[in-house]
Amino acid sequence: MRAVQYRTVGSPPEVVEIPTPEPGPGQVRLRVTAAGLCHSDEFVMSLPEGVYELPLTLGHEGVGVVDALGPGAAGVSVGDAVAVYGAWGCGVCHACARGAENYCPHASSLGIQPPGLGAPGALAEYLIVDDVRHLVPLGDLDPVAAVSLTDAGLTPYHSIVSSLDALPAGSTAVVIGVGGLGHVGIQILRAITGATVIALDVDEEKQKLAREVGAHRALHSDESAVAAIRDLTGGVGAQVVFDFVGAPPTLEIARQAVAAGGRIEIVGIGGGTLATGFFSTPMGASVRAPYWGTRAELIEVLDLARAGAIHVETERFTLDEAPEAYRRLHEGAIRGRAVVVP
Ligand code: NAD
Ligand code: 9ON
Ligand code: ZN
Ligand code: ZN
Repeated sequence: MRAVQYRTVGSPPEVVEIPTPEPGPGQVRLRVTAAGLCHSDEFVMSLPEGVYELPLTLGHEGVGVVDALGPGAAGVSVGDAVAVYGAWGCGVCHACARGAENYCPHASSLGIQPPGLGAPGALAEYLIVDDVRHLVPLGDLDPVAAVSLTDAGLTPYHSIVSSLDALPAGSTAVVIGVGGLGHVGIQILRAITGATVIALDVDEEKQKLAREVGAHRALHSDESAVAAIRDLTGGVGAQVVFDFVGAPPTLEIARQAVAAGGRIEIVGIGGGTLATGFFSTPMGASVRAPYWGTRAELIEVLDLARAGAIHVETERFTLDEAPEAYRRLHEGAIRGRAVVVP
């Protein structure tokens, strides 16, 4: 089969021919119908030698059709359309029992890694899923439209749901970074909270996208944004700042724009850290760095899309075009999410 692999540190990903994998005991093989490209793939490809075993088939957003069941695998049938829950955990601990496999404390020591982030990923013709519990029925959702809900939808949803009590009518939410995650985050905020949404990006096209998907205001992301947010909130600041960039300048905006008692959600992994303390962040403010989302939340995100409340703006590529799609993602030239259709 053909797959998109990161093979050499410092080099772009390559389209290669590799053996089609056979599903082992309890495993399921999917014929991939769509796979999404995430900015985290860039992060993975920026890491020094040894962090990830190479070659690595990329892609941690995947949907497909069940193609073969390994010995003992049951609960899905060949031909079922499914989405992959990628934050794989051990399946037996307290966090996993709650469906919060994204916070499984044992995954790392057990060597369990998500597809595309250690295990072979979805940017291939076929994908092995380790357990049926990591599959969610896709139903009649279109694969290309739905695939990025598994990360670009699920990750902001998890962050927003965790902050729901801070976002009643009259509150303000700031979204920094209107890329794959941010543009879905804006729609989720509009769909399930009463907050006024102020979006920030350095790119005017992304500010335009923010307005199109429901942001009440979209501003340039620089020092002037803090004064604008204070102005728009009568001096109070934002009840929650969702930072989908996580770089030093955006964390500084978050620190200065958050209200007393407010929250900063650092979702982006842009290399920044935020000092939290009595004279650093506003009184009572809390800072959190959430990771991906729970299995139940993935079902909820797919339901939101099914109800027409959220959608992903996509740019479609073939497997052969995936390296070019990554180049465009690197340049910030993708509107919404790049989706590969093998
Ligand atoms: P993306 O490339 O699609 O979008 C990034 C956006 O940020 C772009 O619109 C870009 O113009 C904008 N941007 C860049 N610098 C900015 C700045 N200084 N101020 C405001 N906007 C700025 O990225 P994505 O796939 O949406 O991912 C966003 C971040 O979230 C990445 O760091 C990614 O690695 C991370 N991520 C984290 C999790 C998690 O579980 N915590 C999950 C998925 C992705
Ligand atoms: O889903 C993502 O994009 C994040 C959570 C991946 C982070 C990583 O590098 O493991
Ligand atoms: Zn991701
Ligand atoms: Zn676990």
